[in-house]
Amino acid sequence: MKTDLLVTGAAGLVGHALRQRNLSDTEFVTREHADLTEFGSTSTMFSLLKPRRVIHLAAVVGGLGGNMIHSGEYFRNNIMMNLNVLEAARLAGVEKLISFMSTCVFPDRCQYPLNEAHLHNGPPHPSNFGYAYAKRMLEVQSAAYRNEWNCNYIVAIPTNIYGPNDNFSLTDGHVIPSLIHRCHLAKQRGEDLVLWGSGKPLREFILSDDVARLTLWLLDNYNEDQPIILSSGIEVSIMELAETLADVMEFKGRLIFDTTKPDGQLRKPSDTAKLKRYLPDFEFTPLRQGLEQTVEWFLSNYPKVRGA
Ligand code: GFB
Repeated sequence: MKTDLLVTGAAGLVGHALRQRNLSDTEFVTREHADLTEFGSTSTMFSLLKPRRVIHLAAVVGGLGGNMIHSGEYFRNNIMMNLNVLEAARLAGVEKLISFMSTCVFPDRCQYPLNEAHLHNGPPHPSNFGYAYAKRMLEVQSAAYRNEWNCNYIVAIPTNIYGPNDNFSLTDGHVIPSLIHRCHLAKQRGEDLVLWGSGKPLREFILSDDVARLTLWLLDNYNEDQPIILSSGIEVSIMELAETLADVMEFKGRLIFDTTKPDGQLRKPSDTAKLKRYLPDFEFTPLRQGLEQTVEWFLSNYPKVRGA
């Protein structure tokens, strides 16, 4: 082996958080290093770097808006990247690989709270079916490779991730980065802050740094063939989120809910029992504290942020 750890998708949210953790003998790769939708490019990278372990973060992701528009692109690119990375890792003799789904890939109609064993018990929410089915195949491919070739591939299922270096696009971003960006513009222009939907949907959020800490722990300690949900299990309404964010950004204008825009899934509460069994004392960053960190990063880097 030449490299201890390879991190794909290193230009993204969790990649940024991992870079802050002073990891030794680690290669952070982005689309500049290899086109993971091409097997030749992917396997060449693995041959050169010969990693012992892999954190596979690379994915084509987006919020509700992006998913509703780009279902074909999200399906195609994610399926191709995942197939190529897991296969190239197998051929390169990688000892351990962790990849990621998200709680939006669970069935839209299923018993709550969402449990890892329910993953395939029905279709995902129509708003992100392309992404969701592509991501579910990560769990299938990991299990199939473990079954036939004894690959130690594990899968984590974070809830909605947010944090510094997110995609702050007003159209394709997730709710927190989009609202930070839109709130900043509303403050500058003296306008109201317009949000999508009713404000009633509930979401759980996890700060990217918490995902990074959990990922490094899982890489060293988790070897089950079943995926594991990463969430505090604390739900907040989009209305409460917006009110907290407005307070953090000292926005004094009105919050307007544009109900012509979709709500997406009403809620997706996570069953956190498995994570608690492994890490009963893990401390998640409280939402307000995470929002303060993310807003500070945004204001320090704007407009040189993704999606500006
Ligand atoms: O973050 P978001 O796009 O992802 O939307 P999902 C969360 C909630 O925020 C929805 C509301 O109920 C939106 O209606 N919302 C309010 C907004 N204002 C905005 C806004 O300006 N932008 C956005 N984006 N939402 C995603 C999946 O679903 O979950 C992804 O589409 C991914 O594939 C992610 O897996 C974890 O939670 O609805």
